[in-house]
Amino acid sequence: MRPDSNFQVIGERTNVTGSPKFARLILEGNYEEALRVARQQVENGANLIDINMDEGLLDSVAAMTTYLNLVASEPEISRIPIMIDSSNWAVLEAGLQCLQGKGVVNSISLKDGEAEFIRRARIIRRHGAAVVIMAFDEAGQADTVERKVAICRRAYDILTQEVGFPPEDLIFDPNVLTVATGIEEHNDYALAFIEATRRIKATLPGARVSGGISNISFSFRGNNPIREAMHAAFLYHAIQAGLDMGIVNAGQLAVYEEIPKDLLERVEDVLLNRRPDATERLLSFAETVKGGERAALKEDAWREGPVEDRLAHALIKGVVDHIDADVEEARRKYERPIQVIEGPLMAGMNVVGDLFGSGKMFLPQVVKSARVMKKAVAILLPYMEAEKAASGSLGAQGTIVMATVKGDVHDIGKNIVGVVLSCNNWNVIDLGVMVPCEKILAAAREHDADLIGLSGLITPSLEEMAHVAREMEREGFKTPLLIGGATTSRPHTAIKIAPAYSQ
Ligand code: B12
Repeated sequence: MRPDSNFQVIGERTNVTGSPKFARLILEGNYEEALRVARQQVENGANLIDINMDEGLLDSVAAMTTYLNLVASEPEISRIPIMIDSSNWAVLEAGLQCLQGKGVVNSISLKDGEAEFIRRARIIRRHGAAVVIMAFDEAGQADTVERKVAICRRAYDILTQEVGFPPEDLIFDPNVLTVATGIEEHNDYALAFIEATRRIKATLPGARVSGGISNISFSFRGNNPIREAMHAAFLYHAIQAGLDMGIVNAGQLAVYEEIPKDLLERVEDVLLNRRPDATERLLSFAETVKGGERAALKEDAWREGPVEDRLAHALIKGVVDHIDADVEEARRKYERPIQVIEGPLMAGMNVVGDLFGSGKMFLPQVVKSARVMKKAVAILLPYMEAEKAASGSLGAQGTIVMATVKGDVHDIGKNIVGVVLSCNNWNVIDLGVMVPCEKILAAAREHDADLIGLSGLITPSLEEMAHVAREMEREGFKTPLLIGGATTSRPHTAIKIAPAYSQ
């Protein structure tokens, strides 16, 4: 995990206990389709995938082994870490033997006593995997803040002092338990998880906290609009308290900010145990949204606003369905196609950026937003080309080699700059993303570039850009260097990059 990662999404669909579809595929032996489920989780932005084969009718050891071996041969899936999930130690041990690279074992606990806990932990450590520790001990599952924190501390001390685990390989799961069950003692469950998370992060240095998020809303099984709102609101509060990762359906996260206010109030009344009749009120509200009818109504409501609002909504929610029509409408409304990008589309992406930055949107959602943005720009591209042709271009202004620097995957801004430049008669050589310095400089030489343009959006890219500048100096380049991207700034460029390159 990088320090700049706000929250890691653990895809939950490859779990026979949580996904009837996945269970059916595995029971039928249809591993081909079952792999597609994992691929979808990755495409939807999961940072890890949780794989669980705990099903009574299944030879779980064999199923875990077969599936993990197949996953290992799929680069699209195995590029992210695997979390092997089982309550059966034999399955975890079989899984450990198949893991490629660093994986995570989910989970061990003090349930069977300290000796067994240490034995299992040592085996996991020998395989170099990280481990999830459930807040469970010889007396059972912890449901109060005090017990959750006490068990996690005890496990932390044993694992770091006796087993030799580095704390950053320890992931505590303080048990997400179901709220709104109608049982009064359950009313504090969400708050207890959030508070335990806060204390674990404050007192067990280096350790991570995770949880199975959909447990919180089991009371509303069958009512997805309510469940999704509960997940988004619960995550929002838990992440504020320090939650590092969670098992969720990567493709189906609601955006906190987009939860209708009346629903959010009732959901938070339940989660934060703000009033005694909170469950009753959410239940009666749930009746009105049953079967997603209310969601369908709402879904249409956003179509009635002005085109700028519709584009923003499509970007925030990652909806591509109407993007062709809306971009076309905007294109007709604005004088030039580029103004649609610079105006409403950029405004929408800025909202996405703010929500992401403040922990109200998560990576899978931003991935979807990025797809919508790219689609919108692609629709406008032919019009910009036509505009250029109509202006009777007078030959190329020059050649620019552009790249997003090594270590950075953001390319929306670079692509837009490329489009604008090519519309202004520049010959643009776009090298793509994560481009190492040597490749940029080789391309600049090969194409006799008049300009080199570097894009970067994450903080480490600033240093990489300075590195490119130093290399240009060292190799005697004379080509002007352009720096751009959200984390760059005039002062940084002036102080850290410009002095490295004397041109
Ligand atoms: C979309 C997005 C993503 C998408 C990228 C998809 C894609 N294909 O590009 C995905 C989901 C993949 C992503 C991943 C990550 N992201 Co991100 N992402 C964003 C987001 C929300 C929007 C960026 C964007 O496209 N903006 C719209 C474009 C048009 O704007 P722009 O890039 O700034 O470009 C304009 C100008 O800067 C300029 N420009 C750009 N390049 C160039 C080049 C030249 C030469 C010139 C002249 C001008 C120029 O022109 C453009 C037009 O005006 C930003 C938030 C933000 N506020 O920027 C975070 C943000 C950049 N991401 C962030 C982070 C942390 C990440 C991750 C590390 C998250 C994670 N937990 O894994 C990963 C990074 C992975 C990696 N190694 O790169 C942070 C960076 C924080 C930091 N300081 O390091 C940001 C700022 C969000 C935040 N507030 O936390 N992200």
